Amino acid sequence: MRMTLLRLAGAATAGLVAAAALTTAAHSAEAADTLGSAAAGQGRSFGAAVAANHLDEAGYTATLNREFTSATPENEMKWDATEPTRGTFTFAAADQVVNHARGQGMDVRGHTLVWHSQLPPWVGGLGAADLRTAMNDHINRVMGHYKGRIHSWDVVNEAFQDGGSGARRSSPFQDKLGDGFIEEAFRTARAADPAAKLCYNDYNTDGVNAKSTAVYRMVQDFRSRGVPIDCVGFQGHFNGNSPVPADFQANLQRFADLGVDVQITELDIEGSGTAQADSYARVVTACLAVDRCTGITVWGVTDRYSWRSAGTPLLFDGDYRAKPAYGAVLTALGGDGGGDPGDGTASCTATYTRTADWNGGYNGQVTITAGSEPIGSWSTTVTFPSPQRVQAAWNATTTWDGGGSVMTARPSWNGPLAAGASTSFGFTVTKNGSDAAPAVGACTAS
Ligand code: G2I
Repeated sequence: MRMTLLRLAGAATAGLVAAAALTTAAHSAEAADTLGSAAAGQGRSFGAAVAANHLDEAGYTATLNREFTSATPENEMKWDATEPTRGTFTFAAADQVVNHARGQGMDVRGHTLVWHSQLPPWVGGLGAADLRTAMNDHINRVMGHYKGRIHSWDVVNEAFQDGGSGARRSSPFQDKLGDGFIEEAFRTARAADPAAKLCYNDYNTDGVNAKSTAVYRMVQDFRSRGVPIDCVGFQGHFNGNSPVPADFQANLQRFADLGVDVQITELDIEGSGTAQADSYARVVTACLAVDRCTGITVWGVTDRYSWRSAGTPLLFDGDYRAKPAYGAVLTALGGDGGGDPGDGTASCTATYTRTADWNGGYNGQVTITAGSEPIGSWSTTVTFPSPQRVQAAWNATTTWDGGGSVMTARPSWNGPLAAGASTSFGFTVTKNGSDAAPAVGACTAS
């Protein structure tokens, strides 16, 4: 880890000064400096589950837009969200995600059409004939609404039981329509949007086991009989009790050998630090080793909003700082330098400019510039001469020391930077009689 110390005097000390423009927030990353661009270099997509209600949060959206090339609505396309009452369809929240994603040039994974969970109560109350009609209507209406805009659909989700039985899971569909509901859903889906890839998606199927083998047999049967299926989604929810299996790659490969694409669809790995980073790297490496593994989606943008946020399973922390797992994924994807924290190559500089000045106070700006390697995160200190006091700070997360004179600034949303790229943060200071410039300390990159 290299440190660079820059102490610059304030650009001006009197009068109202508009500083010369500094480079700010240069996020036009070069190839392979983000998850999305690095994955694209390998012919893969890198996606995230997206929740419509966070799209108005600047850090969330900046991270999503910068890093990801695919989006999966986390809950907005589920049956309870899209058809809460029979025949009444509500697409507003899902439209938000789809429009945002496509506006950014991202692919969209549709999730999900037929699932036993998040099913509105009316579905369970239907008799068999009615249920069949309702299922097909639901597929037709939802897929019809998004026709031509969805890269891959999870047509049927989690239809198999856990454990060693290899049996189908009990659900209104299974119980009333029998095994054939899955095939029927796929046939209806193919007609509804012939351009979309049609996937079966499940969890605890990541390694070779009884459940994944049951799915494998179904896919094999579908392929042999011409039932339309294009892809299998492996959710990839891992933790200490359910680690990345040793035969993960072999399992992906046996499905790929059936002539379907495989996708990692809901990846999250509980943990932290190097252990978490290593597990993430294993998943990426396994996917890259399988030609038909076409994309990886992580199940959320930030630990803060993860469905299991206590397990901090994602690539960005609650303040959108890139975690070690981020660097490990980027490196595994062949990214440029990988921003691997602590790998000895990350560096940054911090430069200070006074951007406004008035009798009682001033505004300052610190520009952080990454060195010759991309960085995952940065921090620096700013020491204010007594008795100056900082009234407000922006574009950084700040903590205080030295009796309130030393401010440590870390990224809020603007952690990862491409090589040579910059971001800046600012603050408003009350002079309390001192017009001296603050001292900017070492910029530390990781
Ligand atoms: O459970 C993790 C995932 C397993 N595979 C299928 C995925 O669709 C599933 O995602 C999760 C979402 O991440 C959660 O956000 O599915 C859960 C529901 O089964 C989602 O949780 C629900 C809560 O249960 C609701 O109370 C809440 O209203 O999220 C809803 C929206 O925030």
